[in-house]
Amino acid sequence: METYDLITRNAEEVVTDEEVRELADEPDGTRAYVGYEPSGVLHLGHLLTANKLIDLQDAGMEVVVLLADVHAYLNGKGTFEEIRETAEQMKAQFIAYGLDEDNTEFVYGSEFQLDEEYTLDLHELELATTLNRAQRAMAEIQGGETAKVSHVVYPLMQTLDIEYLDLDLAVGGLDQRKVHMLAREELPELGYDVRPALHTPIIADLTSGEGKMSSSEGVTISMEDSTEELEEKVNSAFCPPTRDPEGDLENPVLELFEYHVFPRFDEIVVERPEEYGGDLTYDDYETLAADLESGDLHPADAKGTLATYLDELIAPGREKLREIRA
Ligand code: IYR
Repeated sequence: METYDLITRNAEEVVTDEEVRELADEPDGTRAYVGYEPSGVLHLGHLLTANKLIDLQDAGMEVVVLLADVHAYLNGKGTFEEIRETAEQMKAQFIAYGLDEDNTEFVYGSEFQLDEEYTLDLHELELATTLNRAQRAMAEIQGGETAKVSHVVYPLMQTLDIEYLDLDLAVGGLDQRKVHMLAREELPELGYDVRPALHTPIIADLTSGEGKMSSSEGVTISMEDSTEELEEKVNSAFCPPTRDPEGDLENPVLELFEYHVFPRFDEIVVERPEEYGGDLTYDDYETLAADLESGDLHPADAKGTLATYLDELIAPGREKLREIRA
């Protein structure tokens, strides 16, 4: 696959395409990052951006994972001590999942975000940004009436992270888009360069096919799920025989094949008894989706196969969690 295609595959958007093409021309030595508010157990939302980081490593980029402990603190996720403990577990799960340990820099936010220079830049950004602008940037991450002062500081710090971690590309789910747009506007105010951003899609809820799948809303799959729990969740997933259900709905089973399974496996085998036509082998998502639509692949077989491959992906992280907790 061409470097540009590998960098951008399965991305919902890149800002801007021209800037990302430039990176793709000479990826060696360029640095890309995702920041995560630490949480003890990874779920599919984390793994979707992790898949992109693996693509970027394969494309020759250096990858930085920001364990955003200060951000989690600002977002009310607990004491620093609690947050750091979950951050260590998170790191172990990412490595078990397949991030290259020797080629991934894990950085705690608190390692640099409390330095004097960073703090002074932060205050300069606070002065340059209206409350309204910062709040709008945060709407997808922490909205509503309960917004605290910390929630408007949060996106300004995320903006500075891009400069202070010396990055060439900011990666995140589509929910990070407004913060990255703010960063593109504000970094030049401080005399820093604008950096491109790449956003992964938000996957639909497993059971309904609508909205956003995350640990807080709806059903997701996590590193904690046993094989049986995982099978149960996948078997009760919404899976109409089309990739484009009516209205705003998505087909979450197909989405999981597209964004989680095909990027990590060269070949997918659907095991079927001879009397039902025998095994089916797929090396790309499109063919599998077309077979589901035509009826050549039954939703029940698709689900069984999906559960098997997802289980293989989360098994090492599940084992790691067991060790940590033992
Ligand atoms: N806002 C992210 C966490 C985060 C991301 C980046 I990229 C940072 O530089 C800092 C924090 C979230 O919603 O999880």
